[in-house]
Amino acid sequence: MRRPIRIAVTGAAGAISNNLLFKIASGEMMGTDQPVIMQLIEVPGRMEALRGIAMELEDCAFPLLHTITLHDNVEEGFENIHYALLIGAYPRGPGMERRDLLEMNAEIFARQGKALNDFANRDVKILVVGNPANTNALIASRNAPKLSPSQFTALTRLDHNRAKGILANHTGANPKNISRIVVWGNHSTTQYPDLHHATILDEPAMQQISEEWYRSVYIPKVQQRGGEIIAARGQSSAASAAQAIVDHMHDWVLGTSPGEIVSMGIFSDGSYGIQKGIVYSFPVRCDYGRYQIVKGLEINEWGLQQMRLTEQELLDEKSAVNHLLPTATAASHEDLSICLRSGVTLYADGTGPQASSKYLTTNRVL
Ligand code: NAX
Repeated sequence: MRRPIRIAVTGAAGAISNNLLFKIASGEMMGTDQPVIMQLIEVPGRMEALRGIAMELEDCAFPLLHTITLHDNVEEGFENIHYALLIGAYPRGPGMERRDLLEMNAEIFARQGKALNDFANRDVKILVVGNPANTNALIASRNAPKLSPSQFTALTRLDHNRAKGILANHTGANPKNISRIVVWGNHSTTQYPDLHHATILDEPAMQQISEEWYRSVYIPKVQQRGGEIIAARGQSSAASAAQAIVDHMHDWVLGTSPGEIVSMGIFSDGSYGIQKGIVYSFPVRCDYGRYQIVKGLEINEWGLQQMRLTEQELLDEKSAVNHLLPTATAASHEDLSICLRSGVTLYADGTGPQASSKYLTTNRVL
């Protein structure tokens, strides 16, 4: 048996977690030989509900579930963790402007960034799910000067999976035979689901659908799927979000399948002309617990416009919270350089777990 790993989950009594925690405990996320310690975090008023979920987890008698601990604050809940799933967030209320939502969540994610910095394991891998996910990831990372920005990611895998599922349904293909979909940009209605590199049974997807359907039906459907689900069931996606979290973390930690591309919200290193300093969904491949951006995909003029549109929204979100971002961490988040040897993004100021040795100038895969 391997040594157990510590996974913290915020918003652990919420709807997504209710679907997610049982998948984690069963080994679906980190592998069926990997015991887990779950450090579950909620706001004080939800601790009793969380205790109920902990009892249910215990009652499943999962062989891989080593320990469950319950916390009403992140400083305690993040202690020594290897993975953080930041799901809890302030929900958008009636009449609330997007700017208000950004500000309310900025406080939560600034505190969580500081707590990760001070209490988590130095190599912690972080996935931000709570909305607005990309900008919350930016805020958390900017508040964690001891961690590398590359340790912070945002969930756009749900958009990626939706893009695949909807294409599979339209073409009659099995989703397992669809590859290389890319979702660019923000986890919002400006995201750009790109099928120009996608294949169905190794043939170009764009040759199997009409351009008209792609632009006027498919793209808006993927972009607005979250809203459509809320309208239909009166609640936002929960089970599919949990599955996407499992897929994101599984691929990041255990690797993408050969030749496959997945979408992850990560700090831009300037690839594809996207401004540095924002968390943007890029096509990535993962290996050895690292991700790298897939370079060199050909983008047509129209596609570039879509990518710019969603980039602009992220830049606007960033300016709305700019006054809350510590200036001390601005440079490390914008001055990025690429290590060619492993293709992993390294940060020029030397942050990142592997970059501290003066003898090690490249980010060697051990
Ligand atoms: P719920 O409202 O069911 O659950 C959220 C839970 O978080 C609540 O139990 C609440 O008490 C807790 N919470 C709030 N602030 C907290 C804090 N500071 N520390 C710890 N716990 C806290 O929401 P749920 O449906 O689970 O969705 C959670 C978040 O995911 C929302 O922000 C939602 O918008 C976002 N989503 C993001 C998606 C993505 O793809 N990035 C897709 C699904 C989802 O919409």
